[in-house]
Amino acid sequence: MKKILTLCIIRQHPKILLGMKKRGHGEGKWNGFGGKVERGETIEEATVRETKEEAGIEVSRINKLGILEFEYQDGSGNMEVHIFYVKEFKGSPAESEEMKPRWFDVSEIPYNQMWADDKYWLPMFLGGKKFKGKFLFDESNKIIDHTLSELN
Ligand code: 8OG
Repeated sequence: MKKILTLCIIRQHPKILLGMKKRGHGEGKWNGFGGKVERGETIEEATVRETKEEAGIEVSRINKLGILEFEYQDGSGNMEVHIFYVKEFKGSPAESEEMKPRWFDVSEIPYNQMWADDKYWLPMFLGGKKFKGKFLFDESNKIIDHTLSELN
């Protein structure tokens, strides 16, 4: 079955807040904050909870911009990730067991230390566009096929 996950990217122009993932899936990569939606929780509630757990801040007025499906060639680990844009939060970003947060200027996004798909959709996200897409990965996390389209 497909897992449902969240991803929250905070932007206070000209910077976005990313976190270095310290363990588990995506270790060593910069990413937004997020994780699995738990039973009994909405996708939005999970987005708020995960951002609090991973970066120590309370986000509000979250705005969904994208939905991406990730599939693996061997059929394992298929997921659907709901991607949110956030402008406002309370508190100051702090390192957690899972993530080390850092602000990046939008002109200096570290794509070579991020998931391979991010360079495709993050520019759309930063342009305030809504999008959906699907990425197929091989076992070494290389993209072998993808679709991506802007939504109105
Ligand atoms: O709970 P866990 O740490 O496994 O959550 C994984 C997080 O990583 C979740 O926020 C979704 C996110 N994520 C993937 N794949 C990709 C990807 O290809 N690109 C980006 N930017 N985030 C991803 O699981």
